[in-house]
Amino acid sequence: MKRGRMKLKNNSLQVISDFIKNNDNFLIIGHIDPDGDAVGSIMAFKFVLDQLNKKSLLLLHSDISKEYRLLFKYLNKNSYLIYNKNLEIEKILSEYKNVVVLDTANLERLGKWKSFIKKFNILNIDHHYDNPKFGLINYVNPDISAVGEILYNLFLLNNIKIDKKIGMAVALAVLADTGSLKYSNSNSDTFRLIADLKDKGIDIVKINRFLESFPSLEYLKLLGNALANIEIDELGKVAWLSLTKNEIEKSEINIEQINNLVNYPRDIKGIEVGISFIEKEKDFIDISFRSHNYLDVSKVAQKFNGGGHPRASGAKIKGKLNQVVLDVLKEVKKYV
Ligand SMILES: [Mn+2]
Repeated sequence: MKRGRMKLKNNSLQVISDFIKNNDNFLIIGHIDPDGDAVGSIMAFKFVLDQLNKKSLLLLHSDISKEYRLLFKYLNKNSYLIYNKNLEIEKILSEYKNVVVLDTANLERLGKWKSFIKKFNILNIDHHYDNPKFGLINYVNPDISAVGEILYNLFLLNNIKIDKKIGMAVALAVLADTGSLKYSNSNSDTFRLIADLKDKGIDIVKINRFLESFPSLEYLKLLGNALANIEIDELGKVAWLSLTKNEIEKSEINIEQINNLVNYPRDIKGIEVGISFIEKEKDFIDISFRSHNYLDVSKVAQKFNGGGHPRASGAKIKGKLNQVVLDVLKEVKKYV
């Protein structure tokens, strides 16, 4: 095992290890609209707590079991709780004292769960540089590609046996956040992590295929619709696409399945910034930003009360789609 740990703050990982050792019940949650890192991280943590015989419960924002069936088949029904206003949540959660919050830049990103979570002992593990360290214990390291990579280091430090499901969950998290090791956020440690998992028999090809495949034919047709309307700015640096609520409704696909459309405009040769504008609710636009080399899209997102990383960020804006597109492009062009 030759994984470099030079950049890690081992003290903090040690504090986290002690916190886990000294407690025996944990809620586990990731951010709303979960991506592969959020899902892989919460699942990996759950599997590890199971291995340590600690009581734990996953808190989910919605039913993501279909999209992430790769891992959900390893869970039984009572190991997770999907948010529902009719549930007696306070009562269910009263058996717990601690909550592990993963890949979550701020408490707002916990959606409806936020108000329940605030009063617990929070263990905050994240890699968003603007995370305000809202936990009782915090490990925030923006130099690490994915929360899944932080967790892997934590698991190795504690001699956790990396079995198939833990390995798959970590790989899902890291491959999702690094674009299967293609993005600039992965370093040689990230490559070694994936190599380690490959050596342990984890089917990396299968996970990549899972991340890259389309959910359905209808999805691909909707994508075709969005691609037909991509635009590029006069300098050839910014490319964007948009989808209206109407177009999404006509396609009959589940709105929660729409993600990563922003990668398509970004991947045009010569483009620095890709943007997607998705009208998820009427006059409520979900915006994603991705950049390649120099443009800090987290700063653009912050202008619109969003956030994220320098190369990947997002915001939600209320307004008419056309006007929102104009406003955002105006801001982006200040940085090009
Ligand atoms: Mn992440």
